Amino acid sequence: MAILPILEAPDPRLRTISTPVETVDDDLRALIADMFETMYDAPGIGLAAIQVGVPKRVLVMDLQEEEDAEGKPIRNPRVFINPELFDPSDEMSVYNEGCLSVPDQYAEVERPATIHARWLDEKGDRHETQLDGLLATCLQHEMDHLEGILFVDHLSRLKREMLLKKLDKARRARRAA
Ligand code: K1U
Ligand code: ZN
Repeated sequence: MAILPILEAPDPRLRTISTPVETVDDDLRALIADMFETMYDAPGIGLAAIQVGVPKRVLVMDLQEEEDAEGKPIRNPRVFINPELFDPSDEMSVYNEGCLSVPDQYAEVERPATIHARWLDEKGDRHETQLDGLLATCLQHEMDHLEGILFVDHLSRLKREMLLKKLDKARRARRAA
């Protein structure tokens, strides 16, 4: 297993449209293991393969919403291969989103509150269900990555430019330190 470097905006590879997975095999499962290690290390609650430079329709996620008796997050890893979203609700919800490819920058994004999804898991088994809450928000954010879309693209031009300027400034400060 390996921690992979995460691409950061404005890397043009983040604008790639990822291609469907043809076979769920051991090579893909090795990539998924590396993606989980990278996501937990970051730390984050989701990661799309394109964020580590692999243009395949694969997402990993762990919302880590539950804690054990010592307050340590209980792991609940989820894998989405070739995910499809459909039947979004008219009701919208707003969440202060972040992105490992736009480090340390957060902004409120409005998305459908519930959504139906179908996908394959790491064994190649099919799933279909309705999602809500942070799971729905995070899956829509990660699905955007598969289409080359970043959460900043949902903001007004003014807010996006301010946030990207802040990101650039923080990156320069990090390099100068
Ligand atoms: O870059 C990514 O796609 C991961 C991103 C997922 C996400 C977060 C919030 C709303 C929608 C999608 C992140 O994980 S950003 C980091 C973050 O939210 C977090 C990090 C540590 C603990 C808890 C949350
Ligand atoms: Zn992201």
